[in-house]
Amino acid sequence: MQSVLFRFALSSAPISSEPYGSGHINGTFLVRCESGERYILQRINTTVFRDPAALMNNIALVTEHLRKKVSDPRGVLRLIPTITGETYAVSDGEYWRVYELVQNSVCFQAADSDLFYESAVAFGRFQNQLADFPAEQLVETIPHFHDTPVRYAAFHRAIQENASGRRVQVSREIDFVLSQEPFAATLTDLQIKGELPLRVTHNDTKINNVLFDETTRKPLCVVDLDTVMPGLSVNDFGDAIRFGASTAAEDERDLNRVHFDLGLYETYVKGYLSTCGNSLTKTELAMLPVGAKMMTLECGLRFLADHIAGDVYFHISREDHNLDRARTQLQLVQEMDANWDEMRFIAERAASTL
Ligand code: ADP
Ligand code: GN1
Ligand code: MG
Repeated sequence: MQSVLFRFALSSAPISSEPYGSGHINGTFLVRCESGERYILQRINTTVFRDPAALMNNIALVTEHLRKKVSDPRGVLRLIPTITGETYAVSDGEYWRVYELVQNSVCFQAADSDLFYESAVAFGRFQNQLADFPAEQLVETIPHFHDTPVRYAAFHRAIQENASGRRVQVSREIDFVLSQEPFAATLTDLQIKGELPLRVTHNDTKINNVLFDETTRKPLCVVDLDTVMPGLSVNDFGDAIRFGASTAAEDERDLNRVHFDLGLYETYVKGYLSTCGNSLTKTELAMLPVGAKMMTLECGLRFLADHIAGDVYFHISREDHNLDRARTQLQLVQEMDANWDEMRFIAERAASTL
């Protein structure tokens, strides 16, 4: 058991701690205490998050704000402070935090249409509850995280350096990514012109970052708050579509199984707008399809750049894993292009009912 646990103000002495969940970034542990209480202990990944103190300050500010807006205490994560009142503890150079375990909750790795809708409700609510939070108070925990032109610049560097020597084998994928470059600045340009507002965004809007009530299967709260930072609402929407409106897994090898599902896209649009539609501006509503394509393209080029760089960022568990991931994303982009008018129509129709 991690001795750092004794530094936190737990209700009684911790008696066990075991790995928990299937997240890829942090180390997560379920902790049991003498009097029966359970907690979630997490070791922050400081390779990915370079300023853990600022990150914890973000989380403290955001969870305090959310707490004022929820009636069920399970509607927001609760940090357990250390005995000396800090939000985290440092031990042997590692940064640790503890959350209360959200009671009677369940987490899903994949979703059917109903759960996908409910995850949209949850992320829309999160957006809505934070619409009055001053986004500039938050630190960018990963600078330029969804700045797609900056991602393109990194992509160009990866091609030039060709650290893995794989460039020649993926020229078709590279050409496709380059052909999409004129689209890359669509959202950042609107933001610079002041036409898209800076919001508090989550930046990892996958189904496994929502906890559901185990009986009602209704969403309780959003977890994984490390990437909560200033950003664009349509990117949060888009990241969820990229992952959840595909008919196959992100790393599916058989591209015949990978399709962009317009029905799932519409499901998510409806769920998302049911909880945050009224707090989004006209331009944000109009840019929802652009957010979907942008996040899919950006993720595809990040995977491809990492494949060419020799798999230095995304953890891989097989040969060409990042290439497989890149291919699914780029195929989804192509299918979004082919369905562009329908995507816009669906978003406009849903927005017109608000
Ligand atoms: P990662 O960044 O590695 O994805 P997460 O913060 O998403 O880490 O945590 C991993 C998993 O742990 C989540 O998907 C969820 O199942 C579970 N989890 C995290 N925090 C809590 C909590 N407070 N109560 C219950 N389960 C939690
Ligand atoms: C990373 O590991 P995970 O799933 O939490 C990445 C996301 C990508 C995702 C693609 C901090 O998130 O941006 O969309 O992989 N997170 C970071 O699977 O880079
Ligand atoms: Mg997670």
